[in-house]
Amino acid sequence: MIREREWNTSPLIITVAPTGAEVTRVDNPAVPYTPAEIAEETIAACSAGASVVHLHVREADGGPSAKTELFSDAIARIRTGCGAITMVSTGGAVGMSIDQRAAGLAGAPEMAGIEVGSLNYGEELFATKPSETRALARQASAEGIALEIEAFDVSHVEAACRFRDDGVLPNPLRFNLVVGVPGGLAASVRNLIALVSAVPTDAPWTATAIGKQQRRILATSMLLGATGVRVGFEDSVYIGKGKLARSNAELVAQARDLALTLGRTVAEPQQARELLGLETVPTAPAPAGQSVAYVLDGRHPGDA
Ligand code: KMH
Ligand code: ZN
Repeated sequence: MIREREWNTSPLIITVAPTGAEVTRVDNPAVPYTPAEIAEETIAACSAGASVVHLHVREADGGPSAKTELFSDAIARIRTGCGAITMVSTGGAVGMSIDQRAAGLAGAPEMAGIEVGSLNYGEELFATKPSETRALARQASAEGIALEIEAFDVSHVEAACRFRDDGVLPNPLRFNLVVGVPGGLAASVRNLIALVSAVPTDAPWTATAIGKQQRRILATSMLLGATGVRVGFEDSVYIGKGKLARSNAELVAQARDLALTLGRTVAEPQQARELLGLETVPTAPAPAGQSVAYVLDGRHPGDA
């Protein structure tokens, strides 16, 4: 939801999506493939201001992979080098089965992305049935993994709210609002506002934009009160018009500089955990008579 009366003064969470499933070294020779390369890129991105990493893994030839051991390896390496929140994709790549898409859930991440609907993805159908969302959500919950909803359409934001009301998705809902996928919503301010307007007031939201409007959409999101923005080779291999980025860290540094220019600060990983409601265990006992529900649903005492 857009907070009309105040700027968001919280630190901005920058998520890095270092490799994705579609771009290759033909697009940009710096795209990381191996767990060691993915971890190295993530750790450098973390030094540049990222506090969350959205992970896909690759086969040695760069093709998208569904191997749990590659997720585990990347996550273990990332944890030795930085405090970033590790989030696995369960979107995987177009054409993967739902079991393949679930591979990262067994890799001990802190978070997972989850799809709650379908869309065309270029020339392909990127399909997620309600039964598949339920199965992924059940599995994530059994592993104690927090979720981020990957919303490519207003109908996905609405579906997530219905899943929450039905007890399929836990509170707090956290959204990644994605524009610019060919087949999804175009990367326009109008579409961004339509998505943000559908997000419940208390839900954190991140913006992801694909294509040449990326920076304008991310800047608009920062001003609209986004909890976070996402950058990385998964979303763009360019640092500017026709200019390839040398690394994910360079893309993160650009987002960080934009945030600072617009008057936002940038979250450290621990601040990001708090903003995303990831700390579900109270650090001190609740005062007598006060429910700890605020901790479980990500709100804080005093919130309206
Ligand atoms: N590779 C896309 C088909 C996600 O990570 O959840 C799906 C995707 C979204 O990247
Ligand atoms: Zn992804």
